[in-house]
Amino acid sequence: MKITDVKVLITCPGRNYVLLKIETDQPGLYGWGDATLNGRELAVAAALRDHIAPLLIGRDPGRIEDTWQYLFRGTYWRGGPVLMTALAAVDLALWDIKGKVAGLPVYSLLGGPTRASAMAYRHCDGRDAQEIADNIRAAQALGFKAFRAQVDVPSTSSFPNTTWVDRTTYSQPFEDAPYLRAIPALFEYLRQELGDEPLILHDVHERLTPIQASQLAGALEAYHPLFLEDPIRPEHKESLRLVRQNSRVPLAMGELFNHRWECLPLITEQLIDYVRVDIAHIGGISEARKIAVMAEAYHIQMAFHGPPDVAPITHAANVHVDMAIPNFGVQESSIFPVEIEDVFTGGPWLENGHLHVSDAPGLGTDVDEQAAARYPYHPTEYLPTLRRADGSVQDW
Ligand code: GCO
Ligand code: MG
Repeated sequence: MKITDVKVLITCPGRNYVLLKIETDQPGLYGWGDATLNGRELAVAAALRDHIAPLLIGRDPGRIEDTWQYLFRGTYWRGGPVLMTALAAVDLALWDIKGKVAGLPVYSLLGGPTRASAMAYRHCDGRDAQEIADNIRAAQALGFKAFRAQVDVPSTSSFPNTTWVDRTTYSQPFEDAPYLRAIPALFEYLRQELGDEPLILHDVHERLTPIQASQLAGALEAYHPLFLEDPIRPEHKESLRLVRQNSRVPLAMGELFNHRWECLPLITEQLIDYVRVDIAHIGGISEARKIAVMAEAYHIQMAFHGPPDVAPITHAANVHVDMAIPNFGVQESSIFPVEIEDVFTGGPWLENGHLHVSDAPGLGTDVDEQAAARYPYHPTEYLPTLRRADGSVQDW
């Protein structure tokens, strides 16, 4: 069997998505991959169109690992979010094809199910603690057991001018001192209101220094969060040692990592409890599976990144891997814009707070290309910038 065509499609059904279709010489046999890198969509599209697609034509789509090694090591330039998102898209499309050839869902190719579904957490963010508690109660009524709690910190919201709507220039304020007071207060309120049972996590989004992260983790210990996500920036990972020494709060990290070697010190030193890599940015299912195997040996669980800025194809891949690995922790779930349903079919679905995928061959997802064409790319869908009160840049 041979790859005959590789198409890149860019669409914006409420969010920008870059999709990859790999076609074969078998009539009607193709695979879909997700090449979306939020805010840098066209860079990945160009990498695929101009550099990677020509290398794939004529190759055997069944040789997933060889293609992965070829694109990662064999073409010399490797790593980084752009190339690893492109590689992930190829990897997902090839697993999709392999499943279709075998007549089996991808989780079956990965060793078969170890569980019936993947426990999901829901974003229950709010303007204040009361709104978050209400959102958690509403999610509990739907069957969710796990929740992410992010709160607006009012005293930091006065700077700068946020009336611009152009996301290339739009910024939001952040100050660490009020933030460090607000999060323990939020957890105290949530435990008082909701009791001990709900699994509640918080995403720091890389905004703290190691000693501040240590303080926050220590202050949250009494409220036993499910985990504290991305407490520090990803560049100097060894700084997590400090956070670890100072608290027993479970830690999670990984959405900004691009390959397994970035995860390695955190796994072998047991500096985190959940690996949060993004299947769409880490080179796909092949790489995610290897990371899961490494983590399993150290009793570390997987909690794959699942934001609405990656396409339902990646969300399906998340759940296929979750279903197969023994060290699954929890799966981030997202609420997508409604238009998404015009373009994508067969993605994972929620039932009683758990994500399910069908047993359709491959990843089970498909794309309506005509519908996708009705939603043109939106060029200024960038993440906002965070700035401190003195105007300086802060990690978003
Ligand atoms: C998460 C993430 C997202 C990211 C987004 C960036 O844990 O879901 O932190 O909210 O901010 O994916 O593009
Ligand atoms: Mg995050």
